[in-house]
Amino acid sequence: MELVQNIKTSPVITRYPETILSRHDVPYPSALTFNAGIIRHEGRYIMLFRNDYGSYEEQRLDGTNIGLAFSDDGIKWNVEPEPVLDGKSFGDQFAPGEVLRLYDPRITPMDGRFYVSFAIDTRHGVCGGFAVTDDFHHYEPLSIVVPDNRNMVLFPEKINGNFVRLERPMPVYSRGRDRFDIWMSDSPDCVYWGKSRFVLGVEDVPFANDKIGPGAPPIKTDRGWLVIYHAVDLDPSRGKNGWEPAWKKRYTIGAMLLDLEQPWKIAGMMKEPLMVPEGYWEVEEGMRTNALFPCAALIDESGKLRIYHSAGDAILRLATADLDDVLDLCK
Ligand code: BMA
Repeated sequence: MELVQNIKTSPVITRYPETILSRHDVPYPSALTFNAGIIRHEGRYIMLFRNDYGSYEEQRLDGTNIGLAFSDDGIKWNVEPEPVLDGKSFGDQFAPGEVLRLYDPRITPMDGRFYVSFAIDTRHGVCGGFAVTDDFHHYEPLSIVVPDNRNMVLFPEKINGNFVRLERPMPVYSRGRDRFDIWMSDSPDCVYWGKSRFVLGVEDVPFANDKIGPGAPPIKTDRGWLVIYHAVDLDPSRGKNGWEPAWKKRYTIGAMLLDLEQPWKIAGMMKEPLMVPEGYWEVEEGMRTNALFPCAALIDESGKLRIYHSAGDAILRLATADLDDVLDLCK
């Protein structure tokens, strides 16, 4: 295995200095607030976040639910008084008790409704699934895939008449542990999915030697669909991190462009990472340090690209860039 060395955050990125969301902002039990889907809709920001509860100080997790928060500027958030989903059930594809938890939500507004994807741990494997909501309090489950597959993100409009998702299956039997790539499927109704295609392989990403996966729902630009994804590199010499005795992986953030009409075709990609864990909140603190995980990217009211990402699987942070600077790097 070739080690990934000497990578750093792209100079086009500016980190927002404050934490966007932490356990201290949540009015119910909370230890880790991370991996949040965020959209800007009709002048306000809406967030669904993963809330792992237990005790941060005692390094103990008791469960996971999904929280809801609103904001005028995407910086200062008001968290609703109760979580909106507890993840103990999801539709009728699994019998009661077989769904263990929902996590890592991503939001895509489309045709006046809000589609939300989740990773879903079940007694029979890890699945990805979709639900749709009109008010963020009531969710209609639409579909769950066969395991193991997750990191599903929905494009913000239908392409050639169909819903399109990026996804990350985990082909352990044929590819080996963690040789995981980005795929795509489409659907007439967000329930029945097919026409799956390979999109980007871990071998295609110079700063990954382990696995990759979709991060945020794609953003439409005149040069293609901008996809912010996560990329993982392994280094056996890495030792102790956050709560674990040893952790060999590093989660970085990459950017690529997909063709507008044939989105399974790569229209450009950064050969260098967009972001690499650096500084106290990304390297020193957290439950699992050295892990940046983006679940939301959007264009804000000033035209800037915002990437909301977790740090240390513990808190939510924000990075910004000029959209054109990122597109220029996607060669
Ligand atoms: C992935 C998922 C994410 C997590 C990330 C970094 O495999 O489990 O939920 O944020 O690892 O630990």
